[in-house]
Amino acid sequence: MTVVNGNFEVGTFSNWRTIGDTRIETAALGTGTSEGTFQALLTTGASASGGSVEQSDLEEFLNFSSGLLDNLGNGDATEGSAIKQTFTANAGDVLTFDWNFLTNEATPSSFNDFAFFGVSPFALELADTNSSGFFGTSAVNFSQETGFQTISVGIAQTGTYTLNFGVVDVGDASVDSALIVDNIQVLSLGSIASNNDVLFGATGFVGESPLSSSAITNVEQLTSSNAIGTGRDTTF
Ligand SMILES: [Ca+2]
Ligand SMILES: [Ca+2]
Ligand SMILES: [Ca+2]
Repeated sequence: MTVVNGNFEVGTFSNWRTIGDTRIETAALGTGTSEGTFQALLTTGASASGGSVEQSDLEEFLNFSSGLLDNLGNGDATEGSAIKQTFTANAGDVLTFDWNFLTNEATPSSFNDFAFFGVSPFALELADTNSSGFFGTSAVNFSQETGFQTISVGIAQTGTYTLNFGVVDVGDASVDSALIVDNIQVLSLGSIASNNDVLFGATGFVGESPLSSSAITNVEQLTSSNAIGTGRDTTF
């Protein structure tokens, strides 16, 4: 099954599982939307929708190994929120989605809150307070945003995967951050296009997205030399 309700236009988290403070928002949030009327907002705070949960609960929900969120290189993850959905994909499919990271932390800050996505059991950072391109936001309850970005992930192996998105506080549990996600699609292209940002293979990915500006980068970009069928698709 492909990703269902990946654009949240149902107006609910139908087909998704959630933990923490997760809400469906409209343009009334103040950021605009990247697709349609509705988008998902995950925060490291609390609202009427729920409160952030501690790191260990997040990692259990996401089927991450204990401590994985600390190992993404930003320090001690403390609490946050996440959503997930299981889907099947064929080799050559491309996962794409839009995202926007919002924060009240200084940019940069040693309290380096970050947003991530994962294909369990692997995770990849999307942005943190050290990322470039922040600007003042009119989003309710937040001070800065990265603006909407789009990432595409080439899937090298046919399989059933759990896709997840999350955002965490680092260093302490205060001064909150958030992640907007929308327009999540799995495109059946038959062969991975050459312009993907990330390749997901048997050994997965861990580290930071090429769109993130911090020093730790363990991810190879997909190029013609490591595209599927050249023997490199499962070895990076
Ligand atoms: Ca939408
Ligand atoms: Ca918090
Ligand atoms: Ca924080």
